This record gives sequence, C-alpha cells and structure tokens, in this order.
Amino acid sequence: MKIAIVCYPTFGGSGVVATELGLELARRGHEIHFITYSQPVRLALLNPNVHYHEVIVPEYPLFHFQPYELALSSKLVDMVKLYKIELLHVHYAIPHAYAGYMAKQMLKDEGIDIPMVTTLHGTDITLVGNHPFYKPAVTFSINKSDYVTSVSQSLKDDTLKLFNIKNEIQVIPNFIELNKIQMDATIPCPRSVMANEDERIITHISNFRKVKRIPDVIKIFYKIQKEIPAKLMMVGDGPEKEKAEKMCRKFGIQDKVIFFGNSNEIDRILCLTDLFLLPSETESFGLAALEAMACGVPVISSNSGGLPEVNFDGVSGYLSDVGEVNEMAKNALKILKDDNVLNEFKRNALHVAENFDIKNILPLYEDLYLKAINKY
Ligand code: GMT
Repeated sequence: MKIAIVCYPTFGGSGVVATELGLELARRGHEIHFITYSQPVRLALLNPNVHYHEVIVPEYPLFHFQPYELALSSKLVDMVKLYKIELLHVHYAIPHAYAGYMAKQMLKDEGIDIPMVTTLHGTDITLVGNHPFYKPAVTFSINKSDYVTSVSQSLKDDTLKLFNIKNEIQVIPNFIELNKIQMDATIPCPRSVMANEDERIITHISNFRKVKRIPDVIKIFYKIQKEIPAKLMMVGDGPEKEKAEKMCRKFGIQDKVIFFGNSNEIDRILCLTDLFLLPSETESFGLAALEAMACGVPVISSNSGGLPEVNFDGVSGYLSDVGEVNEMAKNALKILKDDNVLNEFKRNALHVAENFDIKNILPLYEDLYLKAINKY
C-alpha cells in the first residue's frame, strides 16, 4: 500500500507512534510518505520505502499566524498526485484531520478519491480540542474522517462524551518495538553517569507540561530518597522544567537529580532504571510508561485516563489517584526496598509490555488500511 502519514515531528507520543508505525510498515514492504513540517525525530530514512516530504510554510509579514493547514493540505494534494498515494493517515486531530479533509475535497475535484484515517492521541481531545474555539472544527473533521482510531478505550469514551461523534471509533492501542528496545538496551548508558552502585535509579520522561504534574514527581522522589539511596533522572524538556530545577534546589536534592533534556537514547537510560514515575493529571495512554515497562521497569502512575489499560495495579507497578504523592511514594518504596520484590515487578512489567509489541498491533492498522482502500 502507498500511505501518507501526517504527524507532529517533535518529541512527544503521537509523533513517536506515527513514526514507528510508518517505519514498521515500510519494513513490511509498504511505501510510506511522511508529510511533516520537519523531519520526525525518530525517523530513519535509510529504507527505500520511506519518503519524507517537508511542509514549508512561507513567512509573510501580513499574516500574524502563518497558514500551516493550507500549506499542509496543498502538500498532501501534490504528494498524493505525484506518488499515487492510496490512503492518508493523520495523527492528532488538530489541525491534521482538518487539513486532511480539505486535501480530500481538493483531490475529489480532480477526480481522485482517497480514504483518510484519523488517529486521536489525547490532548487533541481532552485538552486542546475540547476548547470552544476549536470544538466545532474538531467535531467536523472527526466526523468527516473515513475511519477513526483512538489509542485507548478511555480516550474513545472521552471523545464520545465530549464531542458529538457520529463515526465509529476503533481502539488500536499504542505499541513498542520490543526487539529494537532490547537491542538498544544492550549498550546501556554507563551507570556511573547516573548513580552509584548502591543507589536506586528512578526516571521520569515527558514534555514537562503542566498535565505531567512535574512537582509531584519531585515530591515523590523527595520522600523516596529520605528512606533509601536513590537518584532521579529527569528526561525531556518543556515549560515546567525550570520550576522543577528550582524545586530541587529548594528541597536540597539538586545533587540527586539529573536533568538530561530531550534525548534520543531513552532506552539506554531506561535499561538501568529501577522505577518510572508518571503521576499525570491525565494521560490518554502513557507511551512513556509503556516504553519503561518494555525495558523491565515498573511504573508508579496516577490512575487517570488510559493509564490503567497499560500499567496494571500491583502487577507492573501501582496506580493512585491524581495528586496522592504520599501513597505513590509509599508504593514506590514497597517496590524499591526489597530486591526480590523489585525483580518480580520488573519481570511483570516486561511481561505486560509484551502484549503491546508492534507485531501484535501493526496488523490492526494494516487490516484497517486494506478495508479503507478496498472500499474506495
Ligand atoms: O502529552 C504528551 O506526552 C504528548 C501527547 C502527544 O500528542 O504526543 O501525548 C499523547 O499521545 C501519546 C501517544 O498516543 C499518549 O501516549 C499520551 O498519553 C498522550 N498525552 C496525554 O493524553 C496527556
């Protein structure tokens, strides 16, 4: 199949999922065209089936806001015609589903009819898309998609609750590529860069936005390090990072917390990690938690959104109500204090992650694409 994938190319779950999906489809022989405003961070172009087309949005002083949707839909039209693309798969409703629909309409005018699959990722529904300024356009573009998928049952439920959706929504969970993660993990980050032999390694990875509740991460770690020797790895970048650094200094734990910034080597950090923290306000899925589990790392998370579909309470880690930092720290210590308990949780985490291996999930997308293309 010839498929165009539209996504945000930056660090962030939806872009990562879209990129890994495209790469695996290409390995399986499909022709994949990434159409994005810069090269996706995890995109490896050394595959004859992978193509990357940049959406260029020219700056013009008259425009206070540059018309990205227009440039994207025009690029889609051009690329579909040039490469005879058979299907559009847009990740993140805003504004990709909207731009995809416009491209479909323009193509129709020229006698070309192709299907569009929209994958909802989370904040496009629960945070941004739900805003009254966007809601009518988001509702419209979801309803105009030929097929809609969501990354968890919880996100599907939220979408149906928040929007007037007439389309079926198919749940296709996010995935990890176990083989690749395990291969990357064979060259671990030198442990001495992170911690001493007697210290437990705790990790948090995110885009450091408010929704991640970064202060809770610091508070939980503060309680943990009072009881056992430990270090905290903070991986990622975003608006809450500076506040987090200040908070560590205020708590006097700055020497025990390492801020790495954005990293392309998270598997090398995760494979030495003992525990992952994700106390988010909401999380449609929690791909970072799944990536940790795939490296055999148990997870302490909140129980909001789709997290209970990924992290199983008392098995791969523990879940608590949002903001319950005391309980989260207590559960973390339950896991970390005893080597046997820790090893059991590590085994369980990997075992649960195996369910989400790309080999199990990719055929769901392939079947959907086939169904969509054959219908047209
Ligand atoms: O909040 C983020 O981490 C970024 C955001 C995105 O759009 O990339 O993540 C959302 O999509 C991910 C991939 O499907 C999910 O794993 C995240 O849970 C989801 N984030 C939220 O729902 C807050």
